[in-house]
Amino acid sequence: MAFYDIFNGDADGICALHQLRLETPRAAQLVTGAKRDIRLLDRVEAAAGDELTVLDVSFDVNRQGVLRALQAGASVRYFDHHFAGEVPRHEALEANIDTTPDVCTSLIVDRTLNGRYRAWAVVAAFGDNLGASALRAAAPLGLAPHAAAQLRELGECINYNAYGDSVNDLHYHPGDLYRALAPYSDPFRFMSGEPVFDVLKQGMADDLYRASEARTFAQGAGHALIVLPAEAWSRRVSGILGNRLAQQHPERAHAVLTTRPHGGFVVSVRAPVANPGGADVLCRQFESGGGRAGAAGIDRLPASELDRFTRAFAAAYPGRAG
Ligand SMILES: [Mn+2]
Repeated sequence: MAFYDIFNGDADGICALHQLRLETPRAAQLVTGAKRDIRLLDRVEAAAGDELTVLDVSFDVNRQGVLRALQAGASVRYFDHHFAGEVPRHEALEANIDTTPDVCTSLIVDRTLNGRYRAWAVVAAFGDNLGASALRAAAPLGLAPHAAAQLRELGECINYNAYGDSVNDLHYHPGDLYRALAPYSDPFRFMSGEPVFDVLKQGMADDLYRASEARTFAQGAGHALIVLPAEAWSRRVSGILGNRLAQQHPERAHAVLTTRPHGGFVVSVRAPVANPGGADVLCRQFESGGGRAGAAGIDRLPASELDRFTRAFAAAYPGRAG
């Protein structure tokens, strides 16, 4: 009989597992990856009697893997907040899925544990960019403002660590990052007791600095388009850069284009914070484009399509000056 702990490599996935294992310590095989590695059940060959804990990856994406494990006689405990589709009923499947927009997986786990490791759920909610939920969850802890700010920074740093094309781009393999914080029930002790937090904080600052020197073109009243080179730091920072720019220039739409190693770009578009909309419509004009109205992307934009994208982006967000 084997235990598997299967979790998204971002702050939400790591903190969800951390809470569960503080409550019920267990030596399990860790199955995780970069933030975009969500098809994690495919990596598990479960046998009868095995117990799988699955955290912060879409049930819809992993449905076949779950069914395979159940058919093999394993049991599955699932916590998540992403789109799930239809969840089957099975006596060996415990599904704790809540897709409410202001909830993350670590907050669902926190509910199950009656808030026993609340500070870690707060870290996760900040990491998942759910600031209001994080502060609400933090209220009973009575934290001083600077302490809440520290939990926010920790969440952002752990989340930042998960961005990359693969685990090779990351500062820490998420499994190692989890093992580093596993001994700590108190996130403040973790921050002062381990070098990890400072390494990530410095790494994020370095990456953002490099990005600030990257080429910006097609800048207008309503939009800015930034191209990052085909480097690991670009792939780590592209998501955070988009968020930062959106906060700094709420009236502007932003497109961050990360050059792919073999040509073309990964495109991430954020609509203006002050007037969110249209990002999905823009990106769907291109093959492999999709997303939501406020934030959308194109997985593979060929270099030959860069001009067309630049024109479509500028036309979609001309800004007030027109
Ligand atoms: Mn999450």
